[in-house]
Amino acid sequence: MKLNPNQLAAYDRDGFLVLENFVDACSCDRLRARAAELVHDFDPEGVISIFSTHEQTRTSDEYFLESGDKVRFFFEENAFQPDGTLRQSKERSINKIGHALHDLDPVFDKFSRTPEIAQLAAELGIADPLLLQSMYIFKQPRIGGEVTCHHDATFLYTEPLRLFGLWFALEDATIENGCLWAIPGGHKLGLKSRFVRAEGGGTRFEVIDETPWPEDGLKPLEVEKGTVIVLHGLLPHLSRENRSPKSRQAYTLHVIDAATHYPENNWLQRWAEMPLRGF
Ligand SMILES: O=C(O)CCC(=O)C(=O)O
Repeated sequence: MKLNPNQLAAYDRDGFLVLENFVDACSCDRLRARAAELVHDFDPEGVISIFSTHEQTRTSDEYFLESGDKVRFFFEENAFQPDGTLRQSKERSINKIGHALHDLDPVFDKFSRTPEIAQLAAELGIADPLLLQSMYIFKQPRIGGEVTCHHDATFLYTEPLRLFGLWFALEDATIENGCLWAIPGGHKLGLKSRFVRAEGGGTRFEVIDETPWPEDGLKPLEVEKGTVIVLHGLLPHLSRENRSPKSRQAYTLHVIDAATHYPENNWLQRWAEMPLRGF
């Protein structure tokens, strides 16, 4: 699928692009089934203890910071009862899986490395693409947590900045079940902050521009299953809580250019044994 000049102009102007029917329903269902299998095989006990020990901050920081080349499971904030046990089944408690599904799981690998996505990267000016990060986001019914306004370059910074995200709707995404919202043109406001590894351990935000996001410009991006939303690395976006009875599952993939510098203090890192790969 080739982007037409109007689509390229819209991406430059708005900082995002909505491509309907980019993925067929079968591929969406296959990915959902695989995610369900991964959750089924996941033993939550070890991870729950990470989030409930006295050393909670340190251990949960490690679990998160080491996830760049792993398949790890993160819970919804409202998943737990005060005694630390889950309020509902583990299947209904996971917020997301990250951050190297595309390299470690064959089904995710196949979904993420298609000629259509490779062509999209080329058309968006990424000459030597590397697949940096993947996340499977559940946005669970009733307890699906809010994702506050941010741009992805805060978390996945490169010099110069050459980054885009792909947000695949694996189910219809509506205002009711917590669709994405974005500020059209907001990618022109520049980088606000970087999320980096702190010198003494853990993470911190390095603030570059304290001006608040112009959130009154937010527009909902309600899309059907099979749609991909292409997000410029600097585009401000968010998603609200899901209080509805429906989930809103999505898969995200982030692509950078090998020709850029990827700083060593970016929070997301990999061991040398598992270098980033392209398509
Ligand atoms: O899917 C969502 O709810 C938000 C995802 C998002 O903002 C991101 O991946 O950067």
